[in-house]
Amino acid sequence: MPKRHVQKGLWNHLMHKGVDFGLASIIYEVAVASKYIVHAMRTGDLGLAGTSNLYGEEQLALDVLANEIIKDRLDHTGRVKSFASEELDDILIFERKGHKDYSVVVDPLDGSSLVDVNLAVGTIVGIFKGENLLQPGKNLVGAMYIVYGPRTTLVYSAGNGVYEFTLNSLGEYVLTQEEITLKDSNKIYSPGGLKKDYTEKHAKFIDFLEENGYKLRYSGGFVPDINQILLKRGGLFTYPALKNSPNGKLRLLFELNPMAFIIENAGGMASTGKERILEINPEKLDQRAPIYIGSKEEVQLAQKFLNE
Ligand code: AFP
Repeated sequence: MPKRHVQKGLWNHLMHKGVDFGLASIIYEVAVASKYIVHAMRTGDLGLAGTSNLYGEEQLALDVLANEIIKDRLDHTGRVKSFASEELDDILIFERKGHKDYSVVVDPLDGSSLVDVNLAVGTIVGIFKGENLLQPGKNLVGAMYIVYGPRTTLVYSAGNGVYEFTLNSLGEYVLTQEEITLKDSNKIYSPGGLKKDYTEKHAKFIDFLEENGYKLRYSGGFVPDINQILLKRGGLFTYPALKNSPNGKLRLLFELNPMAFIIENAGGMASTGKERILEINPEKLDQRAPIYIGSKEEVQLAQKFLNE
């Protein structure tokens, strides 16, 4: 009798890998929440919600909805004490009784402005032990993201490798790639920001990449752009310091730290160009930072250009 290939589900994988039960519960609940977000994206109202988030941008209804879905499910795990979201102005403390050993930072729907042009978007999650979530990303105990694209996929790391799961037609996340590891170099790059706003040193770095045959791959969505670099096993994403915004655009807590945790666990690097992203001591929730993230050689090359 040929051995039936049993695809490994997310929960069985997390238990098999010895991921702490509380941390596994959080990862699993975000996975469940993502199914409702997929449903809302395919059927929901894409109009403006009329409220604005931390950054004063108009919120699409989907942003608000995605935040509510994830917040409620994490609260119900009884495992989360502090919750911070790109869509909320302040940290939320969950009052529910439970073993609330963790804190979570979330970008519920990053790239939401891309939904109405049917481009891939994503959810980004970082998980800390304890109730303090204003701490350097090196203290993360887990991070994950969901890509809402042609396929819905989930990538996570709990410090012991990087794994991809794919949502199947039965609504299960099944393991599709394991121990994902970046090559030291790969010739694709994602250049955020406008050329006219580049600093001289960054402009020289981008020119070097172009002159040396690096293929430009940029969707405008941080999650699919990082996911491409991870699954192509290397390359570089950058959203740099710009002339009129020295801290770039992307948010340290909600976007950069979780992705830096995942990319470093896949053997890559993540730097502001001057320092390791995961070392930054955040002073405020909406702190931004420049970023160069991906294969070691490309990140180190960026650091060389920026510190000449
Ligand atoms: P939105 O969430 O406002 O769509 O921004 C997406 C994002 O934060 C990140 O996902 C992209 O990498 C980056 O902005 C794209 O920024 P530009 O539109 O300036 O290229």
